[in-house]
Amino acid sequence: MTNGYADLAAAAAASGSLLPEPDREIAVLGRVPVGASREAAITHLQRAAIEVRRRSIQTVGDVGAGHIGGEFSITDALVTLYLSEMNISPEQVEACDPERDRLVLSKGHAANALYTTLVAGGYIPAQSLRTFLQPQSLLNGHPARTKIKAVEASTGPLGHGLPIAVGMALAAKLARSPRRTFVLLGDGEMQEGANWEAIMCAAHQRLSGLIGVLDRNRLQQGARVEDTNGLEPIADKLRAFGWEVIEIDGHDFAALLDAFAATPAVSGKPTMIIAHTDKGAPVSYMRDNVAWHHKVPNAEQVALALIELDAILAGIGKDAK
Ligand SMILES: Cc1ncc(C[n+]2csc(CCOP(=O)(O)OP(=O)(O)O)c2C)c(N)n1
Ligand SMILES: [Mg+2]
Repeated sequence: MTNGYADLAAAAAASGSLLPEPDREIAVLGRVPVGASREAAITHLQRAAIEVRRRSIQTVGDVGAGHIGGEFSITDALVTLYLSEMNISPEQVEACDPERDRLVLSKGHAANALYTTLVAGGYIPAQSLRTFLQPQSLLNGHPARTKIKAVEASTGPLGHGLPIAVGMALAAKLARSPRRTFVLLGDGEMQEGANWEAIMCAAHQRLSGLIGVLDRNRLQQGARVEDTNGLEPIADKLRAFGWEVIEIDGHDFAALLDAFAATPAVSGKPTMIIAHTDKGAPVSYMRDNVAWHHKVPNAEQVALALIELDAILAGIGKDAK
């Protein structure tokens, strides 16, 4: 792997700034195997998503910073994209293959979920997670494209990812490329005006290769979205702006797979997948709780979350034939 992770880890270790070892290293499951049955694919994704959450919460607990609630709500979508749906591989990223699919994490505060998913997909080494937010780390609190090849856009200021993704999708269209551009948006983030300019532009340009995933977890920082500046009726608004809209349970892998398979839309329109999620899911004390925006779990809370996640992990695939 390039990007100097080994050097970074060595320097961090020498300076004593490495985060502690996790309770056990994340299982790097990689992509869903080619030819896997749908049932096997779903089982693979379910496992990977729990592995990512196990590791993410330990990183946040160890470093004492992060946005665990909003990371957990998008983990299932991120894992489905990187391990199944996107036409992308570590080799393509390494070679800067122009035909690779792109993902822009517009809600950049969920960077840790992205990094951990990139580990699960083999894009960056697991040891890099121990440098998260440390001095000189490549893993900033918000993703930086200048530091990690697999990061397609630097994000963090809300409302910028979708406009960037519109540009990427337009470039693909002009190049007559079938590559798709995915963009992950927060629902509070949809209050940003720049998004609505981008939404108009994408429909005008008929960017069917642009696929938004709206993390409809109903919570923003410190408040419910509908109490702050309501979005509803968001699906109708997006349709009125010329987009295809698919509404799904964003924690249901079958629904995620079906929604992504329906893109690019044959109508020639961009697609917004409204993924109904819960902030903090599936951890009981965190789920749909406005406190867990950037609150940091203490050691006991991390341990409790790991118990719940391990119980889910143990049950995955039990019904499979
Ligand atoms: C332009 C801008 N304003 C404010 C912030 C600070 N901020 C970071 S996350 C967040 C809440 C975003 O809510 P939402 O989009 O629903 O994401 P979620 O918290 O659900 O992950 C805010 C206000 C920011 N990053 N950018
Ligand atoms: Mg939200």
